[in-house]
Amino acid sequence: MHPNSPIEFRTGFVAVMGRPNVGKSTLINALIGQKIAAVSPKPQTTRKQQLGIFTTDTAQIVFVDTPGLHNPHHKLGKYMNEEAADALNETDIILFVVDISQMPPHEEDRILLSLLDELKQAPKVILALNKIDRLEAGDVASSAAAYAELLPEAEICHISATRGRGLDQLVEQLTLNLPIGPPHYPPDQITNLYEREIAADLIRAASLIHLRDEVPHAIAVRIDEYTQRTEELVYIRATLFVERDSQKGIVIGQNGKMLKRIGSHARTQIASMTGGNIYLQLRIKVRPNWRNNEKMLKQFGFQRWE
Ligand SMILES: Nc1nc2c(ncn2[C@@H]2O[C@H](COP(=O)(O)OP(=O)(O)OP(=O)(O)O)[C@@H](O)[C@H]2O)c(=O)[nH]1
Ligand SMILES: [Mg+2]
Repeated sequence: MHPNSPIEFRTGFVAVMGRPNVGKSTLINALIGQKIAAVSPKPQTTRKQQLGIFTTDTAQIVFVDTPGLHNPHHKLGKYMNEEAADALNETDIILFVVDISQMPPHEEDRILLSLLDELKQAPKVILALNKIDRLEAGDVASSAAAYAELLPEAEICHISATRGRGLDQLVEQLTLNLPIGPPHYPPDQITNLYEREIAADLIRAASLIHLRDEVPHAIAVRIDEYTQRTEELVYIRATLFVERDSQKGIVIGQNGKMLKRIGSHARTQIASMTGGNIYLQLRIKVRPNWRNNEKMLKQFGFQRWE
């Protein structure tokens, strides 16, 4: 480009994909610089697509966070995989995130490869080797080589989403591969979800953090009221749906202790998103086997456009 010519603005979509728990949502939060996506140490935290919109003076990168690709055990899991696969349509770049600290590559890392095989024309893929902070320097090369073998033609970047390592280079790498064009969203918009939807996800993430085994995965959260009572205070009432009475007991805990713990964790997270105080009231209901029930899945918003 001629040194005096104006820099051309680049815009495009980047589908952030990979198996559960590799750090896709953590990466998007780190890039946006704000916690817009729920994160937890357990797999299958993200259940729907969510945009993370990153705008600079010269580019707008629209990240599409997706549920982790996995082998589903119920209709919700199937929905989540379809929701993830859907991000492949009309994306400019696929950012394939893997956890380099896990060796060898996981069978679920390959699900994306078979989806790519099915595409007539695959978009450009960048392979992000995340969690490099967990590796000794001497182990990086051999682990990186094992992951590079998954997709030999992909460009590679080494990152740590939690430490912020390699992120500037990643943004540069992505920007260079985006088409020239005007931004799709206003520069101050960072996501497509309403605060109340993010709040529901943060409540669910808090339950994933505090509960064990299958119980938190059986939870759906419905926000019943989300009111800005004063400039400082948001009032939230939410219902946690579980699949069995026994799960209800576990979520409530002895003398209501567990529910209090989840509520207090979620309140802090929601408060850091809104920047004000939160009054949060939680209750629990049982909806037997809702993860396999089409009607209930629809009610909870897990419905795909046909
Ligand atoms: N050490 C380390 N941990 C990380 C890094 N990135 C993410 N994590 C942790 O990995 C766990 C999973 O992160 P998420 O962002 O929820 O993963 P995800 O890929 O979005 O998972 P799903 O939504 O379930 O598909 C969390 O405990 C994160 O703190 C990293 O760079 N280094
Ligand atoms: Mg996620």
